Amino acid sequence: QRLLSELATALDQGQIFAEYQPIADVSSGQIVSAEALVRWAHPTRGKLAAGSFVLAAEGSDLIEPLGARMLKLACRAAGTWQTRIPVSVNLSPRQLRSGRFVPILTECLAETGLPPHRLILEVTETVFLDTPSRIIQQLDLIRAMGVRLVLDDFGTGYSSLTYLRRFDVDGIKIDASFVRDLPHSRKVGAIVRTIGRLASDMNIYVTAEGVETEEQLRWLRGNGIAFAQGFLLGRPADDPFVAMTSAARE
Ligand code: G
Ligand code: G
Ligand code: MN
Ligand code: NA
Repeated sequence: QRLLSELATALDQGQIFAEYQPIADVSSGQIVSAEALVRWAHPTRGKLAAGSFVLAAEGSDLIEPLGARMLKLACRAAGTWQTRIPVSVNLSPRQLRSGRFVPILTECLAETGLPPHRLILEVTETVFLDTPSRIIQQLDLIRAMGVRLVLDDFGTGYSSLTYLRRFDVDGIKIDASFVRDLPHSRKVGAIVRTIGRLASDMNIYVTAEGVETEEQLRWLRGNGIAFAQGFLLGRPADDPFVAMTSAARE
């Protein structure tokens, strides 16, 4: 409760900002997009990462203005990048509840001038849990605008394959909990390889999250996973191009 009232103040006072983590092509090492991650410049506790307040915001109405702010910040930032890569923004299921999101998105694109194809929205599988038809309608509208959708944290949900069957997405992000066990676990190797094949058969792209080691990157390269994100490639930073590590550029 205290956190939420502080967060409301933080939004008013401009203490909320975004960092951008690069996503790279595993073969070329080129940066292909960047994910916006919310941060809070807290007056006494310093810089807070998403983990310490997003869940609370998602349990309240604050996720709407917070999500709208992030969208605006990300679209504005992406418009200044010399390399015209897309920016991806996390979308909380609750942002789709009120029906206000599509107008907010439309206005944001108009105001920042960012072309829709340079925006990617990341939704988790939980987005499909409540009130499917209304939610799906909005997601379809969003895609019809030319904004891309990717399924975040893929594989951790309740029925990942059902979601893939029922909803059109442009990509999936394999959850970091799988990547963590690569390349040592044969079981996880089989799962990740199969997700990669599935995606390629469906003509959608795959990003592996949480890539921390060279051997993980090599494994992904050898097993048909197109894109990678993680500390090895770059940490979240104000500028995703500066954040790219030399490992990724080689
Ligand atoms: O940046 P950090 O490691 O703290 O992120 C933790 C989690 O918070 C991640 O799962 C990420 O998807 C989520 N997250 C980060 N930024 C945002 C945001 O702007 N909106 C929402 N809804 N979730 C976010
Ligand atoms: O779930 P989502 O992908 O939206 O959130 C990404 C979060 O994971 C960010 O908060 C980011 O700081 C964190 N993260 C990104 N790359 C790595 C990594 O390689 N290792 C670990 N442990 N965390 C990471
Ligand atoms: Mn994400
Ligand atoms: Na994720």
